[in-house]
Amino acid sequence: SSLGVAVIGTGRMGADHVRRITEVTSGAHVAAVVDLDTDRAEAIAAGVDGCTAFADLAEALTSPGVDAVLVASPGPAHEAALLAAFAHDLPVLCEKPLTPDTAAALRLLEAEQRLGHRRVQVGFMRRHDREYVRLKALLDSGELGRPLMLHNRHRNPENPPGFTSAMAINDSVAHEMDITRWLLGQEVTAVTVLRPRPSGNAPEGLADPQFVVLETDGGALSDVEIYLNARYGYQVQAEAVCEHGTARIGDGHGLLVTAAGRWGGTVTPGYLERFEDAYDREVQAWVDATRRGEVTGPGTWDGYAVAAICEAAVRSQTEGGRVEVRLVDRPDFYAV
Ligand code: ISE
Repeated sequence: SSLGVAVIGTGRMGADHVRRITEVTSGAHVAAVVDLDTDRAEAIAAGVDGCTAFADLAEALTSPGVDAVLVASPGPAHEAALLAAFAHDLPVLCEKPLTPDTAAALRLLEAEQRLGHRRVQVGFMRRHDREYVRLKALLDSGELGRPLMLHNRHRNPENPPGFTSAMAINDSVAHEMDITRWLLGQEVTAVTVLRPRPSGNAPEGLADPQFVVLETDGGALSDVEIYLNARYGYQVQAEAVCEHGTARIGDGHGLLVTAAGRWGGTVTPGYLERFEDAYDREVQAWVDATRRGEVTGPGTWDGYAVAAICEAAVRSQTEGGRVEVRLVDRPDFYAV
């Protein structure tokens, strides 16, 4: 039978997931939406058959018909939402970041282990993007030899309101931290954050752009340009430099038009458009696995590892220099 999902948080991402579950994916329906902003929650619930709006998380999770939880509230609210889901032993799809800090991520690792089974898929949706999936398959095939370096570019048209220099790491570069670990199958061991003189497009006090260098335990380097106020659109690109060749994605060559003495294509306006298909595939994979009683994809361990890398990056950002990443031992519970 159809999976009844409670969506926590009805901001940009939560509202898009409600639309997705209702109109795009199959096997699930939105049974409840939760938001402190009750007007916003009620407006969304009104558009979905059988969906109830709640201001209170605990009340929503015990309401009849709720079988699973999709957490799309801001990062600092994730720990409480996940602990509440664990209290009712409900499966969770948790938007990134798992938590903005390592201490909270460690508490979640402990709490999930106490349940005795994994319950969390973390919303690192790039792992479901067709281009990234092809790049990983190519790297895994060994055809190009050992990956030596990854060059990543991550550009947003503008920073969301209230975004800080640390959030550029925790909310944006977090994706490249995960994708670097996943593409290479290696762990990140050290991070250095550098910054040029800020762009005139950036609000006063925001370090934008920033340049992040990740070192891995396999001896690879992964650099990330994060530019939040690029203005022209949303662009995410990655190039792998391997011993015998290079491979790159994200050029957006879906449609190239030549006319009137020029050639070119379009740039997606934002991440919801650029990663639309990845989000659809991610949510469908979560629904399908949940209905089979399984947990797949990036989990709490990956969320913790990324939180630890981000914490080191924010230290490098504020104190300068290279900062080592020290992870706790990976519990057998989270063995790959
Ligand atoms: C946002 O939260 C995301 O997850 C997007 O993928 C990222 O590109 C953006 O910079 C973040 O603010």
